[in-house]
Amino acid sequence: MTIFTAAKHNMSFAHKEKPDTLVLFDVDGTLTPARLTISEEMKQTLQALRKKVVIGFVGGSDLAKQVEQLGPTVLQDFDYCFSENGLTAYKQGKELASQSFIGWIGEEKYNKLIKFVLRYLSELDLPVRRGTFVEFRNGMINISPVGRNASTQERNDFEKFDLEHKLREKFVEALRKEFADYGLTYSIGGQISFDVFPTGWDKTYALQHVADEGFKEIHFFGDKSYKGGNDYEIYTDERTIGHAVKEPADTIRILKELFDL
Ligand code: M1P
Repeated sequence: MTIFTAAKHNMSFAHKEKPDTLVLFDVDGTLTPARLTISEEMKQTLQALRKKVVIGFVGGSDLAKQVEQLGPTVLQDFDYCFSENGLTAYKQGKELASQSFIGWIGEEKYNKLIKFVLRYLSELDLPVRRGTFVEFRNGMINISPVGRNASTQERNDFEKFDLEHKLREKFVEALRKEFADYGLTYSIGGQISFDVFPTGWDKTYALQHVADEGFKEIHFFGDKSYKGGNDYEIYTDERTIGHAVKEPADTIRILKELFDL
């Protein structure tokens, strides 16, 4: 760490008890129940924690979804906000530079990929279809056979249907085979969809934003820390101290123990 980065770091978070400790959280299942909003108890725990250490979230979804789940003041409530695995990133409310999926893949390859996806989607046997089957995001695309406009009930129904018919697993297999040379990773992190992004742009992508910030300890809390889950790479990364949780209550318990809240 250079003197310059140390000074930058100290200036940013010098008011905290431990300015060189960063605690990062997954959102769904870790800070909030899956797809629901943050509880008052979690908010208070995070406020107490933030006085001591630097805090941030690393979500797979886009910022709009995190605003719904964590509240409209999310950019002020966390020191770092990493949406789409850090492809959209904010430090102290200010946006940081990032790359885009389309810039990386290019229009020609993207077109081939989407033509295949749309063909495949049209041939699936499904009891219910809604709208927005491909969501184009900054750092990834999200593909949903039932569509992102599905209601909560329709989401739950699709999840059950998919458990039985393995639609998403088969779809991912077909994409892996067809686009073997594309360097893409497929991640089934939620209920109705899967994410597609360049290999390496998993949640560890967010760590490059804090690489020169002089942190001595980076903790990560996530509920999908098992192999194949979308927290696995950052949870097992040697730059982080991983904490596997099953639900937000676990997160609160571990935070209270670790940081004496
Ligand atoms: O955060 C986990 C996933 O949440 C959503 O998944 P779904 O809509 O399928 O429940 C999506 O935002 C997805 O991108 C994200 O990985």
